[in-house]
Amino acid sequence: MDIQILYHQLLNGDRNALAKAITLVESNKPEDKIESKLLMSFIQQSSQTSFRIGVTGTPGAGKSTFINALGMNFIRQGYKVAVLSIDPGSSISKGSILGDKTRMEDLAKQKEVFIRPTAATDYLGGVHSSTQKLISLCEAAGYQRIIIESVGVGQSEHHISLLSDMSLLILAPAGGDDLQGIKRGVMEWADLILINKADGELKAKAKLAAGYIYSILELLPKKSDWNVKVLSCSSVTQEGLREVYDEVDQFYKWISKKPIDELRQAQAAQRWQELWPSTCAQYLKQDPDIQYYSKKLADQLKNGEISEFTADDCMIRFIFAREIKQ
Ligand SMILES: Nc1nc2c(ncn2[C@@H]2O[C@H](COP(=O)(O)OP(=O)(O)OP(=O)(O)O)[C@@H](O)[C@H]2O)c(=O)[nH]1
Ligand SMILES: [Mg+2]
Repeated sequence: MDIQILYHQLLNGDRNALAKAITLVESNKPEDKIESKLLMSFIQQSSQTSFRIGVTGTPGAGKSTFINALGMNFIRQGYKVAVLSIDPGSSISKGSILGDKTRMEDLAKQKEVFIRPTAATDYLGGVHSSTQKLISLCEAAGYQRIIIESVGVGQSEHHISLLSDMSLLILAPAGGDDLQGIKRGVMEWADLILINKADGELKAKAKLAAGYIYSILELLPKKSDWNVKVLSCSSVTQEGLREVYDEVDQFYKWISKKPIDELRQAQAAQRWQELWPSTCAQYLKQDPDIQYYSKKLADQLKNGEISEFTADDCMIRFIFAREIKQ
């Protein structure tokens, strides 16, 4: 593959080139890794940037349905929109792709929209390392609004907030009191909280839930001078969405006055600090000598010749002795 050609096609906004580039960057094949590194080095020279919105929340809260509506609003404003949805499972299930395509039906029909589900195989670190690259690729291809969807499982809210300019938390008042279980930590990073499905029977419950969530929010320390709001809306009937769009626009205006490079550099530093151990582990696991030695230690463990503690010790000494020799 000629990476320089691929890069230029990308800069011209060629969707096939973007899809090809993403496949390359997500590939685990050693030969693809070299090409992917080269491509990313070109991409780093591109000065295109975007407004990145992270959307997370409980499973089935209506994230994809909401993104469909928000994305269409961006399209009406004249922007090119990319949606990256992260599947926290070990692989992309057919169900979730089909689900996303049907939930984002209007968006999927637009030629100014690029939708890509992506598997977060190595969840620890995997999310931000590959997603950050995909964001950069979409930016190079001229997408000005990038929406990242991830199901809220444990740390993913935090991960998404390290990739986004604006973090949205979407909750649904489904079972009544399930919002009581929402942890404070989940809310600490959010820039806007939406109680979705505020329609039909759930409308009154949604309003109550919004009040409840807001009362918790008030107790939390503010992370900046941005005023985090809790809004209720329906992504299906569109009720309340105008206020949500206005809030997103306000946030964009607010963050545009900030030194965005500094924010992104701080995010990069935090991501890197969390990531480097897993990057090193990946590198070590692929080394044939280390693979061989770890198999030997595992056999010794199986035979009761050594303890796990000793195995760790041997492994660490083996790695460092080897690296020093090189
Ligand atoms: N009544 C109502 N239903 C909604 C609303 N938004 C989404 N739904 C429904 O809720 C279900 C889940 O919607 P999705 O948009 O797939 O939710 P999600 O959070 O993306 O789901 P996962 O990605 O699977 O976690 C679907 O049946 C939607 O039609 C809403 O505002 N009102
Ligand atoms: Mg979804």
